[in-house]
Amino acid sequence: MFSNKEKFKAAFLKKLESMYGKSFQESSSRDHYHTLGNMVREYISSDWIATNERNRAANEKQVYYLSIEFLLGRLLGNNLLNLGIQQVVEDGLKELGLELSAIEEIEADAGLGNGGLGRLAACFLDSLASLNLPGHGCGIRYKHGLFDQKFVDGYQVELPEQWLRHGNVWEVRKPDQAVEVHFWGRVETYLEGDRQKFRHAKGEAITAVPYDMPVIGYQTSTVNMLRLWSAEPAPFPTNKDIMQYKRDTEAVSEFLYPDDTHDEGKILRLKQQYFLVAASIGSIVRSYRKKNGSLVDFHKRVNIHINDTHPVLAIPELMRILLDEEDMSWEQAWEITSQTISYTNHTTLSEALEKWPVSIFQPLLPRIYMIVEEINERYCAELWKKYPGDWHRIEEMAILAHGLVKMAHLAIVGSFSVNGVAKIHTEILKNREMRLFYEAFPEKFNNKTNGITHRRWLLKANPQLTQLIQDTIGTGWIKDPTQLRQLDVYANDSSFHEKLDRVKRERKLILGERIRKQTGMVIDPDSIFDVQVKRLHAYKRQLLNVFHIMYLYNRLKEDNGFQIHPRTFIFGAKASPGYYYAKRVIKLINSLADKVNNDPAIGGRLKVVFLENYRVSLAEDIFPAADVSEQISTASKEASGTGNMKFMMNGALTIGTLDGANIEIKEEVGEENMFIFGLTAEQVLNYYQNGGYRSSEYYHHDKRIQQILEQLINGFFPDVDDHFEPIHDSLLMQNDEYFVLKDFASYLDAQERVDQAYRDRTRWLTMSAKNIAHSGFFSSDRTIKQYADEIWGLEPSFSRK
Ligand code: T68
Repeated sequence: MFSNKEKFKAAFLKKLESMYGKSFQESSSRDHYHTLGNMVREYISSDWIATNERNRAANEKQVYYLSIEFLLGRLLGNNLLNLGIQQVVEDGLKELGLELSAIEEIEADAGLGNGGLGRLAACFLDSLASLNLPGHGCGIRYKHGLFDQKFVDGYQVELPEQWLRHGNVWEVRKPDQAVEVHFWGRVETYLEGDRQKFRHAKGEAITAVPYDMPVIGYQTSTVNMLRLWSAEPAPFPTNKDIMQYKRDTEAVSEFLYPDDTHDEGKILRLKQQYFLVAASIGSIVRSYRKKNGSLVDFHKRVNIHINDTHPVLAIPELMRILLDEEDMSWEQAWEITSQTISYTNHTTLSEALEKWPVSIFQPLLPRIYMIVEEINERYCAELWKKYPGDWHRIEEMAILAHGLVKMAHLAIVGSFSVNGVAKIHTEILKNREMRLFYEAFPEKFNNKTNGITHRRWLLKANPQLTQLIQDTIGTGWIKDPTQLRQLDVYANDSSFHEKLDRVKRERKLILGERIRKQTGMVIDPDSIFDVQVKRLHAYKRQLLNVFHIMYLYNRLKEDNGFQIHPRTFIFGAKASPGYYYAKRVIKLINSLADKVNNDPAIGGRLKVVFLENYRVSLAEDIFPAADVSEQISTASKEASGTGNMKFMMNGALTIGTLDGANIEIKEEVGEENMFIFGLTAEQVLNYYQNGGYRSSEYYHHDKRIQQILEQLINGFFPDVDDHFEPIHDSLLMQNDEYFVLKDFASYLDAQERVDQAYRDRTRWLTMSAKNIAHSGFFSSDRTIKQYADEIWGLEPSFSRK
């Protein structure tokens, strides 16, 4: 049905009729979207079945990537691209008077994630399938993904997200493969022969129903699986009020927690975590048993990867199954479990490290808690042998201490591999945050620098740049992105510059048009598009960016001779609803935008645009249009970053600190092709350890800082009363935890270099070309190959294409 446009048109019209009983004339864009989606699903169904059967039949290892978040975004465009049928569909639709891009716009983003961690999981699924690796996702089918953000008078307002309102064409509900998950109740002991046994009794059951989504590889017949679990009432008696039971049950997969750092300690969150784990492992084990009978070789054929600690209960859950259902000895069960599980850490922020009070954990998961206690006891006994008498160290390293279950400790102890997500992050884990564990188990630790799928973030998001690259160096880079290096030869080529300039300008016009439609603002495509898009967080320092803009504004107002190339500052950021400080920064950016954009004295030389509701589909229009990529976190705080890679691949130049993967971007492209500033991670960590930073000194010695901080509280921003006072106070009274004032001067200096570089078109375009040419390393294909080779021991399966 997709072999040529005539066949496609006929099939499309027929499908439309049979699905909706409407004529083409009567049909809506939504009908078109659903029709096309269903056609694609049908088209891949034989490959999907074949991949599943191959996986079932073969003896190859399978990887299950357990993640509490998958930030997929839209799927139609990406699926068409990966299937190689985009052009046929686009041409066919055109002849019917339809625009493919308009139909794609109908699809709601699957926003089942907060930020980088969830988006990384989505990029990994794309790479696994594209590399023909048998790797599958397991997650939760939240009824509401991350909240929708609106601005009312410049303040963030959150609305429930509704991605399922019109159904989801990509999922298949599989009620026959449901799994029961048990909470509460108690543990009963009984004897079987002379074996003491345990069972979880009198609990509350919830049914986990899987919704399977196909993950389609690029130009391959591999179609992997993303299995998302939905919570439903179980058909068992309950002593609760039936309506209450239904509500409590469904609440488990109702909302995604919108906090990307703070561990809130809410019981529903722990329920979600165990729900994900018990359902996923339940179904993995069931299909494994069907094929292999016993689980004695489970670890040789199955790898369970946990994305951060949120699914760490996979460890005691697998132990429970091996002990209670398979009757294995503790030693054998532990050997299998710890050889099955691998773990990725995504942060060193202490407020993000999960610690559950025993008082919450134990009643909710009594059998799991017993197993965690036993793991802890045996592990501490081992530590005692290794470090006799060193009780202080053992207390530090224990899984259970002071009434808390430390999830990261459990993850390290119960897995065979622990990885960070960028070189510097892994080093900080080894030498600081997890130093004691690294000393005890050095062989477990390794680095896997993050990556992004170049298919979504270059081919799909930026067809104009893709075409230019193809015209210049052919298509080999699509399967092997390191071949982008061939562009190096053209980095100084004036005819290439001209084309690159044209592509960037076209993308700036496209974004400009979107901004005009959304906000009514007209922006200048010849201005520098300076972009910071990411979650709003103090450590990411959107505030530093704001202060730079305030500085420019003040200078332009005061100094007639001050010259800059016009700039448009573009922001996108959601703040966690309970993160009041971050919400003040959102209001500050919007207040600044009002001020700057409406001041005739500025004459359009500065514009500030804060786009509402930053999400994957919006990001796909932002990255291609960016000139400058703001990666300005306090060094040591951003584990890796992945937006930084998307900007680079689309030819934006980075202004950034030596943090996360920025360091590796520098290694790839060279310091001369970016704008580095600020404290190093080592300096920051030394300040934290030894003190010695006094923010007030920077205030007193720098007039620019004084003026800006005063403006936060002196009525410069009208109608906000003392709303920005806490920001002011965090910098002066609370000694500026994130070194905004300390890095201010060096940031301004780097920004001046940006301005200078941009005025020299040839220089800028050379730098931009170099960034594209050296971005291949950051394809998630490279990352996933490393996971497959170095952690999972995974081989590509045979592909028919
Ligand atoms: C991010 N973490 C890191 N966490 O901040 C970023 N956390 O540096 C890194 O590039 C990315 O992970 C991928 O490795 C997150 O995005 C969360 O979203 C999160 C969500 C819930 C709880 C804790």
